[in-house]
Amino acid sequence: MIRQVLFAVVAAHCSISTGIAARISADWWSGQTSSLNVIEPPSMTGGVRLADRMSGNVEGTIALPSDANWKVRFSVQTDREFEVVNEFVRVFVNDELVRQVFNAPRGERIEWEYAVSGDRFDYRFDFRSSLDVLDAHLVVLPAEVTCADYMTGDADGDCQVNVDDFKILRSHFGEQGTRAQGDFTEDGRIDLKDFRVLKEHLFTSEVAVPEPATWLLMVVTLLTLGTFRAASGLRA
Ligand SMILES: [Ca+2]
Ligand SMILES: [Ca+2]
Repeated sequence: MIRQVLFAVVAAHCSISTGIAARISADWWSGQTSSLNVIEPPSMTGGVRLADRMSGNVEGTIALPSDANWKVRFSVQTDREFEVVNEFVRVFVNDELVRQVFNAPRGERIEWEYAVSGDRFDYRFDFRSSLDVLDAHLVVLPAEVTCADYMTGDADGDCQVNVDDFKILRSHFGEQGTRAQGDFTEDGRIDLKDFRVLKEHLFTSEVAVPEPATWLLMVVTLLTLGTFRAASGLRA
């Protein structure tokens, strides 16, 4: 009975929930502080490429939610197929050259991971082309940034255990899933045991202040969980 009440509370709030936090996207175009002869290509939001010029660059900063160790997954791809390799981009992170990528006729995507530490990182992309006419271009696509060190309860990989992870767990409550859906006990199912784990690790990193309605719902849900645990004999 108490389990049904808890699920009803969770399900009711799911219906008025306003979205789930996503993994951090490094949007190069929005994060720029300066650029020369570089554009954001249509239909590739957040990506950057050389305009129809022989050289150009863009640099900027990506702010991260906490001071931690991070993995930045870069993706570079040519925007269409062509015959002659004529362009390359040098990728710098915190003033260090981390990769030089040439465009390729088949247009395959080149991906790699790079480790950064702290609550932000600087980037710079230097583009060079042997042609200044319209041709295929390299696009540095938005990168995915995730926490390098797993924190128990961190479903969305932002190096924090907070209300956003609670929202993810809540939205998948009663389902099969993985850690990214809230299965912190790694038994393949999102249930009350995962609520318990989340509660134990909540706000063990930097505290983010939740919106009042969500905070109230968390308290109600966790209190209900405590009542259920007492009634059912579950131990912390
Ligand atoms: Ca998190
Ligand atoms: Ca579980």
